[in-house]
Amino acid sequence: MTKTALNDVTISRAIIETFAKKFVNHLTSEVVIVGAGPAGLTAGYYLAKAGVKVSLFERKLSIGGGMWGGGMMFNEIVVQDLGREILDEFGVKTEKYKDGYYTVDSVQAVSTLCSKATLAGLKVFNLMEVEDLMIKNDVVKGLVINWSTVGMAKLHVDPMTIESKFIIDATGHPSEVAHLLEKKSKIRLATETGGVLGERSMWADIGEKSMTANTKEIFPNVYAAGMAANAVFGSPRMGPIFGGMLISGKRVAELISKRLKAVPKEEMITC
Ligand code: 48H
Repeated sequence: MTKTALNDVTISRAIIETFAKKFVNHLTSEVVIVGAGPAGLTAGYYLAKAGVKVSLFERKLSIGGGMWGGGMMFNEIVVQDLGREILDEFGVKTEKYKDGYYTVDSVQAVSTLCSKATLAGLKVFNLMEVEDLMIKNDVVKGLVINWSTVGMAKLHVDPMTIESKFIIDATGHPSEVAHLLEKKSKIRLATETGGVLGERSMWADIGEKSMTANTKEIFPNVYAAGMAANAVFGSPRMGPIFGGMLISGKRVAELISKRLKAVPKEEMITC
């Protein structure tokens, strides 16, 4: 216990000054991830671990996306062998159900991913949503963000911008960044039609298997990962098996880390 009485305003000042410093520091990042589901968190962990300056914007108060709820609110998830290997790296306990199937307590999975990612250096900005992209001469320069509550309350409050060399659409089923590129910016994505193909009906095996190949660049410097990748490229959903999300998060981190190594740091400031 401190000897002096706590000063209420000092508490406020501590929060505001610390947050402002963190936020200003991340107005420019090497990578910005949109969405804090399992794919986004896994990508953030591996990028931060590789020494990349990476931030993540999440619309909701809670981090973890659709992983908390397991299958139909039974808070257990299933992963296959490759997914289990990634959870092993995080130190999450998996239980063998039968060959090729492991169950995991979803609360432990989410909290550990979140803990390990933030400890590795990922900066998470929750309660902020991405509502647009910053595009100049057909080059994506960053994202347009606002407090989620502004949108929820339908307040007419202008957003602000953040700059990033690479962007990851990890927004899950709605693949919001890809939709923004297609609909608002009239940009052709790297799909058969140039647009978001839309996810297909449930087929766990194909859904999981196609996710690795779908985790790729959808427009220069913009990548799709996790469920968003399957939605963009027209692959099936997979239900409450989450290995694909982890594998996709790790893969997108590896793809971008490799490219960043080829980009001198001083080329980061573009605006
Ligand atoms: C800020 C945003 C925005 C935005 C969305 O849905 P998620 O968990 O996504 P993944 O891909 O990591 O995992 C998918 C998995 O949870 C799932 O849904 C599965 C396996 N489904 C299979 C099936 O058959 O149904 O997380 C995405 C996150 C969420 O937290 C959103 O709130 C957030 O992205 N988000 N954040 N700005 N514009 N859009």
